[in-house]
Amino acid sequence: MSGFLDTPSVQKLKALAAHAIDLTKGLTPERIETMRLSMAGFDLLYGTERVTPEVMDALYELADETRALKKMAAMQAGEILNRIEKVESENRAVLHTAMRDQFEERQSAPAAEEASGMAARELKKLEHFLAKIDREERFTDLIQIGIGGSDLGPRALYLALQAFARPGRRAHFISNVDPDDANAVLSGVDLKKTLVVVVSKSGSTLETLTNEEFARARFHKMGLDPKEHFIAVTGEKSPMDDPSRYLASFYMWDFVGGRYSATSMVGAVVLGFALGYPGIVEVLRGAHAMDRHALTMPARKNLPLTSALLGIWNRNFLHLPTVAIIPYSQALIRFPAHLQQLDMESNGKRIDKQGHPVSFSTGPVIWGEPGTNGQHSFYQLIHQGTDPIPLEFIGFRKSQHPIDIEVQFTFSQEKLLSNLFAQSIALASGQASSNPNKFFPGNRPNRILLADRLDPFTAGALLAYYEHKVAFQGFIWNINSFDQEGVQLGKVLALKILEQFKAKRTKETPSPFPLGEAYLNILS
Ligand code: G6Q
Repeated sequence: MSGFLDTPSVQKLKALAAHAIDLTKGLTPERIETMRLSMAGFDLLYGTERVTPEVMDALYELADETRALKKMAAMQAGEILNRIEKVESENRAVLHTAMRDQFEERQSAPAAEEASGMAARELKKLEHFLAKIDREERFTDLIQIGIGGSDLGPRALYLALQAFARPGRRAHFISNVDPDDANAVLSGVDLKKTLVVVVSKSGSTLETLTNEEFARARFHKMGLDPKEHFIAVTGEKSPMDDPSRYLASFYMWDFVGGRYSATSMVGAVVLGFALGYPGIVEVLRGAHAMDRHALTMPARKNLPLTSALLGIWNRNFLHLPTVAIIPYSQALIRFPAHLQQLDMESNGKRIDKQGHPVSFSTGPVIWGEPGTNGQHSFYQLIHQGTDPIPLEFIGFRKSQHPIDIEVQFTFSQEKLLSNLFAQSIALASGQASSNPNKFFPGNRPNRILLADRLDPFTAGALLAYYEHKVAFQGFIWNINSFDQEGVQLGKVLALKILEQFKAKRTKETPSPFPLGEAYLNILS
C-alpha cells in the first residue's frame, strides 16, 4: 500500500484525465491571465497546462489527503524524514532550509534552531575569512573541486550570478576525474593568485580526493605551498577534516543532502568569493523567502506545491514520462543540469517509505537547455514528435545587464520574451494545416515561471522553489526524496575494476571480477 493510489482524489483525477481539456480549443486570453499565482516578483502561469478548475480542485485535495504541507512543516522543523521503515536506511533530519534560516521569521523548533545556529557560525567564519582575503588582496581566482551535489548547484548559481561578480574575481570548477578537466582548469589560471576550495561532505569521494591531489601536485611543482591556498568544506570528523592541511576549513552536516547543499558552505564559499559577503546573504535571503512561502502559504497560493501538483497531473494522469526545463536566460545555462540531479536523484525511486515497490510512476526524466538556443535544435521533436513533452519555461522580465540594443524597433530582451511566450502558445494551440508536414498537433502542456530579474535574491528563491517542488512531489508520492542508494552499485564496481588496474602495477592479486576483467582485456 503506497498511500498515493488509495486517496479518493486519485480516483477523481483518473476520471478527469479521461477527458482532459484540449488546449487547441480551450486556450483563451482569459485563461492565460487568470491561471496565475504570484509571490514576491514570481508569477507561475499555468493556463497552458491541461487543467481545469475541477482538476485543480482535485489536485489540491490530493495535496491535502497526502498531508503535503504538514510534511513540509515537519521537514523545516527538523523531524527525522529520511527513513525507509523496517529496513536499513538513512535516518536523518533534512534541514537544508536551516542553512538560510538566519533572517526574520525564523523556525522555533529546537532541531531547526540548532541547525541554523551551526550554519550561522560557519557564515560568520566565512565573513571573517572573506574580509581577510579582501585586505590581503592575494587572490583573483578560485577553483572549486567537488562533484555531484558539491559541484552542480554551486556551479549553476555562480554562472547564474556572474554578472554580479566583483571586478577581478573569477571562479572555476573541477569535477570530473577525467585528467583533462583538471589540466584545463589548472592551466588557465595564475596559481599564485588562486584559492582552491575542496568540497566533499563525506571527505572520501574518489573523484574529489584524486583531483585535490592533482591540484596539490601542480602547486608543489610551481613552488607554491598548498596550505596557503587550499580551503576545505567537509563534514565534521570526515577524513578531510584536518585543518592543519588547509588555509581554512568550513563545515557542513549530514542533515544537509548533497544536492540540497548549494546554500550551505558548499556553495557559500565560492559565491561569497565571487559576489562578496553581501551577495551570498542575498542568495540566502531569497531562498529563505521561498522556504517561508512553501511553509506558510495555503496550497492554492503555494507556488512550489502547485508546480508539484501540475507535475503529478502530467506524470501520473496524463502519463508523460519526461519534463524539459527551459530557462530563457543564458545565465541559467547549468541550472537544468543542477535540476537533473535535484529531481532525478531525489524522486527516481521505486519503493515507498514503507519499503514496498510502488505501482505508479514516480520522478520523470528531467532535461533542458536555455532558450532560444533549444528552439534551433530539439524543439522539432517537442512540437511535432510522437511523444508530448511537458515543458517548464523560466523567464525574466528584465535582463541582468542594463545594456540592451534596439534593432528593428525592439530590444533583445523583448525578442527573448516574445520567443518564450510564442513557444508556450504554439505548444498549447498547435496549428491546423491540410499539409500533414506543416500540421502542429498542439495540446502540449507547459507552464511558465516568470520573475523580475535574475539577481542574487531571485536566484536563491528560484533554487528553493525547485527544491520544494521536488520535496512536495516526494511527500505526495510517499517516497524518500532524500537518499540516493541507486548511485552506490556502480561506485562499488568501479572500485573493483580499479583494483585490477592497481594489481598490474603492484603485482598483487585482486579479488576476481570476471565481468570487469573482460573490459580490461579489451583495453589491452
Ligand atoms: C547528492 C549526492 C551526491 C554527492 C556527491 C559528492 O545528493 O549525495 O551527488 O553530493 O557524491 O559527495 P561528497 O560531497 O561527499 O564528495
